[in-house]
Amino acid sequence: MTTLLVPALDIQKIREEFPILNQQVNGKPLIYFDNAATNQKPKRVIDALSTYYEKYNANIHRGIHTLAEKATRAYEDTRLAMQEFIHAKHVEEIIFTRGVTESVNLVASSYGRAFLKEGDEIILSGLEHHSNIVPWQMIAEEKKAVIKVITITSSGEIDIDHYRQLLSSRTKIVAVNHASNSLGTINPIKEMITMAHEVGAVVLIDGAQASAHLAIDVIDLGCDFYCISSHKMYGPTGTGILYGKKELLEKMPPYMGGGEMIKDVTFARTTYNELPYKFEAGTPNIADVVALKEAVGFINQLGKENIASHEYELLSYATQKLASLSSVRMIGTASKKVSVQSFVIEGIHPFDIGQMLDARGIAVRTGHHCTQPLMDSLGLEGTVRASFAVYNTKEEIDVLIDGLKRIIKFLN
Ligand code: 7TS
Repeated sequence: MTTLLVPALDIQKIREEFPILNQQVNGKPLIYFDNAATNQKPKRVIDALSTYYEKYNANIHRGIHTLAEKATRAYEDTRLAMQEFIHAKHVEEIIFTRGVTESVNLVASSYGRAFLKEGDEIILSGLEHHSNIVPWQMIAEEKKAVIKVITITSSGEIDIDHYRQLLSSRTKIVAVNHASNSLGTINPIKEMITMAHEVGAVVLIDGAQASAHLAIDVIDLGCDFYCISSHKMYGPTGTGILYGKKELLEKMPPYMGGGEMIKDVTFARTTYNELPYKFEAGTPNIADVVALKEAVGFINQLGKENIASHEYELLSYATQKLASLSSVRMIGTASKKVSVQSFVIEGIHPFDIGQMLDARGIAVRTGHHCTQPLMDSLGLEGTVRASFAVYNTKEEIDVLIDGLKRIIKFLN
């Protein structure tokens, strides 16, 4: 990481853009370390939501009146912003969904139903979130396809040799995350995509934990599908995208039927709309899509490299401080990570740690983080997870460490 080449961000100034951070929780200043679950929203995103409802709320695409045209333009401007954000070749390769969960379901359901056959194989990794497991199980059951799982090393990395062994002419789909929500591991997806393409499989990347932290270039990666949730990149909840290669999306049947996704409807026969509208049935989440453009603007203004550099410093600092606490065991020690650190403390349940930290105004996540198979493979019920965003500081990490020291002392 080129930490020395990028200018330092003014974190205090950035914090002022996040009204929610300026509050006390349980009588203590809020320290928000649950960013992998959802990160907070800058004022420009919040303002975009209220401006939309105050000034130009209207249903999109079909209206010819001024407000409808304005709303349509704003909605489509976000599509252009997301195209640029992930460097997609065509704007119609960007489909708005509710987020990663819906994006994976769309591909599993539409692509899977059309192209999977009995005995075909789907490869997932042992690091996956439930939303990149269950939709595949559902379609695999329906089509009598088989799921194969790549094993994870003790540091929380994908075992690439095992992946190589699993790949064969039977492999039709590979679905892996760009970065793990539980351990922070950044996966070697470019290499994995190339390997999958060599056996003729298509690849879906779950980018939930990457979009706010890592540069994404779908042309360079060569992935067939890439999924993003807006709420994990400083945008509103309830929206996100599915990127898909145009030639694949064109071959895929619609996911949901309804208004907007059609060209002509008769009771005898319906023809479908062109991309991307074929996959956007019904009135979409217009306001949140419109505000997502501001989240992209926020990230672009700071620069992903600068964000990553600050978060890398926070992660290194937290890792070093946590490792110095004798009863803390770090979970997830991959060489390349986004700003997520999971840990357990011998003899104390993660939930108890979470509750005691909350009493000090510190928000962390505890439990299996929707990665139960991963926790099982690590022999854990769950972890405590601290995840950092651009507005977090080393001083906040000091408060966390102090809190943990007191908890350990109190319980021993
Ligand atoms: N994939 C990964 C890697 C995730 O981290 C999450 C959400 C999802 C998929 C699902 O995204 P959604 O926006 O559709 O819900 N992860 C978490 C988490 O770690 N804690 O709460 C939600």
